[in-house]
Amino acid sequence: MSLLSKSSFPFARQLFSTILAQRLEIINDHIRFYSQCKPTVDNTRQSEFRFTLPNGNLTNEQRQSYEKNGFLVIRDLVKPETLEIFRKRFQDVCTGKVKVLGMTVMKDVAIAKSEFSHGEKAITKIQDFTLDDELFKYCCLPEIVEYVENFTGPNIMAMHTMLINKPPDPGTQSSRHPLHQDLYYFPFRPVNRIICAWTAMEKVNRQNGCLVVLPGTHTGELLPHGYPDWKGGVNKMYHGIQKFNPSDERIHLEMETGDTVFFHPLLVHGSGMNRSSGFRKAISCHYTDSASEYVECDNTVQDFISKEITAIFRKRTGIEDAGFHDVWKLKSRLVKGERINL
Ligand SMILES: O=C(O)CCC(=O)C(=O)O
Repeated sequence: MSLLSKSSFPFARQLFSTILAQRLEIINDHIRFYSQCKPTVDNTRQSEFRFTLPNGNLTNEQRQSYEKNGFLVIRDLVKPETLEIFRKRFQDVCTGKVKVLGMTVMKDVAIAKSEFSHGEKAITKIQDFTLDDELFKYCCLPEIVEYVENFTGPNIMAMHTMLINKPPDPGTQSSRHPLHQDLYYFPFRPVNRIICAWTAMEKVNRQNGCLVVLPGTHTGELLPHGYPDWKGGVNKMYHGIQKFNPSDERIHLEMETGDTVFFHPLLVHGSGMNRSSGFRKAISCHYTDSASEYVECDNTVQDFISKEITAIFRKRTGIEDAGFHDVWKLKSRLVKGERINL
């Protein structure tokens, strides 16, 4: 038996259509609610990953760790045999067997005139080796580039290169590298598309002056830098942050041969004195997205360093009207993808 009599049928129909209308309204509300919420959910995801790209090579934990700390250490990334190629090439540069166009060879302020002043022992750092096909192999190592893409995107330029040969400290403490932010030296942006890969060429620890980093400082501003007031002297262009909080957490990155740290250009870092009797070697490259743009540094916190570097470049090349951007245009080199700008 039906519960509805004939007389109640129109009422039932009306009730049914009212319920249906209410249901439809609820469904509509849900659709409206979810379509309003969706961008919010996506934005949250994006802001969670401000400093890395979803290129799939990093795990979520690795991305979260870099986002929080501004650096990521990958153990055992480069094989010792590969690093031997660069060690050998460095020796050839030091002995003068190989001359590389555009390369800067630096001597420690204190050892230039000392017992170490010959060959490999006199040289603390070579910079700008992008035009040397042998050393440039470091910038192109697939195991490194695979990580770099997570920060730069697919079009990758090598901008700045170094092989650092930190000498045993001659008692002046000049083997220290003051705390600084690498962005201070760079006239290109956006900042979050720049990444440094720094590979230990041998065991590095507190004894021989490993890197020291201040985690989380990559979320801050570019700070004023200048030459530190050190009694034993400071190496050319080793500017440091003038004011920082001495109670900020510091992490000493002790690493084995081949371990590689990727770090953000605003991360405050430096390295300690080399108290060992050996030379501590590391090789590094700063990469950026080739779609980045050059920016003006005059009258900014980068004013002093940009003028100092430009003056050195003009003197070396004889190009009297060269600007700061020209320094970078000359030494940068495409690693992968397309050269869009720069
Ligand atoms: O390897 C080091 O000692 C520090 C290198 C460094 O931070 C730099 O040259 O900017």
